[in-house]
Amino acid sequence: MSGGLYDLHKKEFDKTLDLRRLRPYGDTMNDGKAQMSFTLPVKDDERGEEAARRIAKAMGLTDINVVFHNVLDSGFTFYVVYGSCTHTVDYTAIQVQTVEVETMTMEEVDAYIKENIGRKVVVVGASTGTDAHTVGIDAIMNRKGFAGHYGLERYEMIEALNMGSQVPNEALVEKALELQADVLLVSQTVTQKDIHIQNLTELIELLEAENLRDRFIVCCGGARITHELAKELGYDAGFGAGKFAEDVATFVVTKMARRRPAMEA
Ligand code: B12
Repeated sequence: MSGGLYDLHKKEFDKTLDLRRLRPYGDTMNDGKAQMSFTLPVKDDERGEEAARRIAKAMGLTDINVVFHNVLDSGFTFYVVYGSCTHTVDYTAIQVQTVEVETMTMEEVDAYIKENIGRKVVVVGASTGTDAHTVGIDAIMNRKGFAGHYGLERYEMIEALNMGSQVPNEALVEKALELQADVLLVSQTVTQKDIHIQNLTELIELLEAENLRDRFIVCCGGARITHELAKELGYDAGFGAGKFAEDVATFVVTKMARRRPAMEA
């Protein structure tokens, strides 16, 4: 939408927008309106509702409205609260580490591989350790893909093996060596008690112990994985929610093309 009424509105809004004191936007600029949901381990009654209101207040909301509450199980109630957030953040001071490469389409990735690598790229992926979630790694690897984005199995120039979930790190590395893989992909969904850190760290330690870390490009992903965390843990890149096969494929093939002489030496 552009021009006319929209521009007029935008100007009116922008007059009070201060990116150094950013607050949620609901209906008018700086109103701080936010909605959140949580579960309390209490009965679904008026006392529980008041507890939810007080929790929201302690979290920095004012003008609180408990808009929904429903019993989940005996002694557990789910709440949705709405209110105005009193906190602000300085948006101008925020810096994030991201994967800095313009994502190519599947066809462009295939063409790039033909031109710059000259053979199929072999990718082995799994949801590792205790993690039983398969949907994330399937979204990236399976032929049909996810949300309209085809998975790596569909790429003409990629040989992809999805090992599924609860795959021990040792088994992933063993398979990667057997298939002479170029790339390892790891999915981690459960972050309770930092289990993802443990699983992800173990893989890097295993590769380092076997002197194999530089043999593969190693990427991880999952809803709570950031590129910054991945780099910290020794991965080449990390991909979170809203990332698809073409994002990781682009990263991997451009990195491979740059690294190629060193990898094949
Ligand atoms: C389906 C599901 C399950 C199913 C899994 C079935 C299956 N075959 O996968 C079952 C019922 C088995 C399950 C079990 C559990 N689950 Co569960 N589950 C979910 C649920 C509802 C959906 C997850 C999902 O499929 N998302 C869709 C995919 C597409 O999203 P994604 O994984 O984020 O993937 C995207 C990106 O992250 C990225 N990506 C992901 N991986 C990778 C990898 C690479 C290399 C790349 C590049 C990108 C990438 O690309 C994808 C597409 O954009 C979520 C809640 C939710 N709504 O998210 C809880 C959730 C993930 N589960 C949770 C929990 C706690 C569990 C259990 C521990 C519950 C229990 N107490 O038993 C167990 C764990 C079992 C285990 N050992 O792992 C929590 C995790 C909380 C946390 N932060 O740790 C969640 C968030 C629910 C909650 N709100 O509490 N679960």
